[in-house]
Amino acid sequence: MLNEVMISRAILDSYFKKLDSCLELDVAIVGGGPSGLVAGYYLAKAGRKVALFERKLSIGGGVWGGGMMFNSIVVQEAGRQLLDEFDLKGTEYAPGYYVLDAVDVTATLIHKAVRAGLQVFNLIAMEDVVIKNERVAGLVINWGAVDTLKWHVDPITLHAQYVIDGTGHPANVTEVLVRKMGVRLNTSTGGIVGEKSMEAEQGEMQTVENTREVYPGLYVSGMAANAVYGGYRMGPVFGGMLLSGRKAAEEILARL
Ligand code: 48H
Repeated sequence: MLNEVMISRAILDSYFKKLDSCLELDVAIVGGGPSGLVAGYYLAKAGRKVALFERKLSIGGGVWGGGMMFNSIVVQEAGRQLLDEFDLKGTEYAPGYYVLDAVDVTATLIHKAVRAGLQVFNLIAMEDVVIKNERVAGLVINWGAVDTLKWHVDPITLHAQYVIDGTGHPANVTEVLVRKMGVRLNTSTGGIVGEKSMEAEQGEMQTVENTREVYPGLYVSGMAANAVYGGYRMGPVFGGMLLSGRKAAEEILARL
């Protein structure tokens, strides 16, 4: 006979153990888009204690929707190594343009990252950061629903040696740091520069170039990197997002 309370206990026990084990991390990733997932995959594969926090129910960010809800994406030649790493099969539509099923890509990135050891917390939002000695030292988190509804519920806190802002266009972690702490970033303006209009070739290169430590303890990846440093947008081509996630992971691994 199935005992309903046993089912509840199994869920609560395992969830709280997982959450408790993630209160002190090597790396906390905010945002479950492609750059965050790829960063999480490489960090976990290297044996680091890493967790990803995503405000929404679903992980995958902007990949699911392809281009304008036509759920295919393109990865260019530069991103092909990453397709091989994740065993993703694209069709070469034209020389150097690989077209892939957005659902397959999203599911595969999630699967490989989780199996590598990435702890994923969906439905949890970053609402603030922890600052210690003028360095980002962790996250202040709350339920995604509480964050969205703007209810007055105090958050909880976790520590991390490094945080990755993988929140896409809004560069949410970096924005909080600038707005609340008045910090000067290592950007041309000292603050968030803001992304530029569409130029796919440059946007893709800039996403990778702009992936770096923006403030002690805080890295930016993916679209957030271009938002912070003023790079172009690139539309539904994803090689840069994948390469950016790998670069963020490699740079952090070299310093941990
Ligand atoms: C928790 C949060 C919070 C928060 C936001 O946008 P994403 O897919 O991220 P990237 O940068 O890896 O990929 C960008 C790509 O999807 C894209 O938008 C492209 C290529 N655009 C080009 C163009 O021209 O438009 O995912 C970010 C994730 C989302 O799932 C958010 O819900 C989540 O971050 N997020 N999670 N706490 N405070 N803010």
